[in-house]
Amino acid sequence: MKTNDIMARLEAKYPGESEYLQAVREVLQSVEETYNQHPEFEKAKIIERIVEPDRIFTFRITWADDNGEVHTNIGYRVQFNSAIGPYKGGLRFHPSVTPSMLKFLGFEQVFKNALTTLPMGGAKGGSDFDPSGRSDAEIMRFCQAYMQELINCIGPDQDIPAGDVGVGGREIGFLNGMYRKISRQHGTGVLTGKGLTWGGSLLRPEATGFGLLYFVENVLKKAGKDIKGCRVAISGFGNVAWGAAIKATELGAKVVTISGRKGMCEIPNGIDQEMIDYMLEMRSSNRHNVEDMAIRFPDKAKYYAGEKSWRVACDIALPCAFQNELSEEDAKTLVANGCWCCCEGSNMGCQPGAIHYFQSQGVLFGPGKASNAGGVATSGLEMVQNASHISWSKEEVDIKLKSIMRDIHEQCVKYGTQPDGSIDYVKGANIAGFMKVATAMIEQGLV
Ligand code: 2IT
Repeated sequence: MKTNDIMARLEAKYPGESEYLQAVREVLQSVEETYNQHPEFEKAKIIERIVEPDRIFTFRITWADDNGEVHTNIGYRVQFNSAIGPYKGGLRFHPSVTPSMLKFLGFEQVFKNALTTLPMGGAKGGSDFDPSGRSDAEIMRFCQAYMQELINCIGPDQDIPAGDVGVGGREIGFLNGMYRKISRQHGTGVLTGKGLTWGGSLLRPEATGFGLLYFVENVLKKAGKDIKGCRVAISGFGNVAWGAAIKATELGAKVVTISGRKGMCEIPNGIDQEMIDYMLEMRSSNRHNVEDMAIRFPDKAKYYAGEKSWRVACDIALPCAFQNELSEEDAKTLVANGCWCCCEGSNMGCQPGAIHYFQSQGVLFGPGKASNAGGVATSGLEMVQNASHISWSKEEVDIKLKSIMRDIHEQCVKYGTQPDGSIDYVKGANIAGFMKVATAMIEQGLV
């Protein structure tokens, strides 16, 4: 297998699918050497098979806004690979959603889910619907219309969606309501991220951010460092950023930034509980404006329009917003200002140039498929609770999440330790995830 040959074929076949091609290239570069040591992989044409989704569903969604005006959006579900378990992965509602974006996210999800140690295949879905500025009633009608089509693609042993950007607990509630109405089944087990009174798991909302910080703790421990007293720059103010801010603060670090689509807030003395709670209000207001934090707490936060979190001096950078949000230029600014660790809370948050720069400077870098896997891992734990009709305490879930993140870190170390003793977490995560899925595909024959 030669990465460049395969990429040339994919580029010709899928021109313009830049996020998908970027994600595939990164994985192929990482696994090329290991792959070529396994003739059975080449014989079964694993690479050619693993880069293609099993199937993609596309559907029209028509709904009416509060003024009665009719809108049409496109909905998708990309079922990427089910070799190790039923399809599992989030739904993203964002105006920039395209098949390329969901193919990249589905592809990443395959390897991320493999790393969690739980039996889950990879999928992703969503719509180009823009929730910002919409009323709760409009969001409900959109979710209901979306589920009228999605229901044909999913099932508790088939495909179990959850949230992602633009889809949180409120949306999962509306989606589950319509699933229950049409199927005449409760739906426990067909979606994760559910409410606590109808089958949700304690700690699922916090899990991506908590898991990210548990991963950071493992990385730091291995490098002989401590998170206490570290300045942490976070981007985003959604679910992942919120969980990360809680746990970083609890561990004695100081969260000095959050950000939104249009600018960032600097918080020189570190975020506090009141501000963390306000992040939840910012999300539920449907305004999607991070400036609200500086308006609400003028003495504690300052808003910079058009700026990113990466201009502020910090020890640890945690991109928690969107793919490709951290460029090579940003990486250079961060390192010049003293940053020595970056772990992705978002999927593919760093551009390839940023990753290479970080690694060339000895910055400890954790790729999203390892460092943000705590979210989907806890979705897996929600599925276990649903299947056995029980619910675990917060402490029980937390212990399991911690142990999964430790395990993911160990897999990265196993496959990513370099001859000079340093750890390439990108390589480690990609090879560990790939080996598991490839082995499962071979053992199940040509399907
Ligand atoms: O990117 C992700 O891992 C998620 N959006 C969570 C997926 C899930 O099924 O919990």
